[in-house]
Amino acid sequence: MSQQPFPFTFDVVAEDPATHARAGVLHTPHGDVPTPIFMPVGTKATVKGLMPSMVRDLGAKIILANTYHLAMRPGAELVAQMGGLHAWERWDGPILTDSGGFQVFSHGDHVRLSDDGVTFRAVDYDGSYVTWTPEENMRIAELLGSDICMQLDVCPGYPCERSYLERAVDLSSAWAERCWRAHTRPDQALFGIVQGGMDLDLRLKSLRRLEDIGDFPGYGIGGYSVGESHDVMFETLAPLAGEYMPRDKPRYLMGVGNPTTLVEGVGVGVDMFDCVLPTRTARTGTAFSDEGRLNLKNACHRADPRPIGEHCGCPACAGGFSRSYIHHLVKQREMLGGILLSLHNTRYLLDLMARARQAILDGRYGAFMAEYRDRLDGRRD
Ligand code: PRF
Ligand code: ZN
Repeated sequence: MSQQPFPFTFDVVAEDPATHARAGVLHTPHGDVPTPIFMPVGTKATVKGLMPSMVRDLGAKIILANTYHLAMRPGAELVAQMGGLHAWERWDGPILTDSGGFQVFSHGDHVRLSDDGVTFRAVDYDGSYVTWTPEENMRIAELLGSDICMQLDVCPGYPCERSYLERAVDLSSAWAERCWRAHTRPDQALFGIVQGGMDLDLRLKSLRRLEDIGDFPGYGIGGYSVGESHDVMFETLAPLAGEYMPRDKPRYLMGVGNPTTLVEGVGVGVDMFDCVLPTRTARTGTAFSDEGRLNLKNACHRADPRPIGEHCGCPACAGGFSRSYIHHLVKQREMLGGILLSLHNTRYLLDLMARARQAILDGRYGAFMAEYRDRLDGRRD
């Protein structure tokens, strides 16, 4: 019996009068996602160090997993056999799987591109050669059973030669079409990905080709945060998202997670973000705060009784754990240090996007953005 396709609609519920920020709701089979949203990353089907119930209690509405890593270990067939990603990892909310395009291209010298697909040496696993076609990538995504899957794409670094950038756009467009044709799961949305580096014309060409292929329910914006400066990124991201991408589809800026870029990204019209940054920086002893990053290894925290964030509602801060105690845990490499900081950092970004959404609903996003910019006062975020 054929299943009715799930309507992956996106409702824009408010638009800020002074910026391109908007608040929306994305409907998925495992629940509604309010936007703008930060999506915690669970690359290997776990947000590192955190139980799914903790991730949910932090306020996360959707999480990521990675097709490349799960295809390598334990294999998509096994995940399907165990009931699919949601049942297996015990997360009953929406899941987005990235295609692995980005992970593949981080293999540097070990990547061979052809029109048909990409071959790479899985140096981070057993060193075997793996070939992926768009069709195979869709087969894996369907076996995993995420709510949203991403097309297979080519993500160039920065700086990048013009000829390679053009090839990346051509291949990404061709693969988008093949993913579109190969994708069959009616309860899973396939998003296209806009590439084109720091060249607006190429970005617009990439976007137009996606729009010609079909009615994608959403668009990834790939190929940013690959080594360029903040200003270089926004030179093309701002017009792309704010003026050219369709209004009625979610715009997902892939792999970007530092707080300032999130706030500025929302201002130019981005709806969704993901990044390993909150949990990765946590494991190095670093916490996000409105005053910039705090390095808990620093001796100045040794006898500081305050929580990391005075107004933070995360289990670390609201639970009464002091900077002094977390300093001790981090210095002694105790697991709980990384866990408490992962809770705090993830909560910080979820909360930041909830604050942004409220500011949009109140029609004061411009002021929110200005305040957030000022608070850092030159410190790193
Ligand atoms: N493509 C895919 N995943 C990604 C990226 C991309 O360009 C990026 C770039 N920042 C992060 N994750 N498929
Ligand atoms: Zn906290």
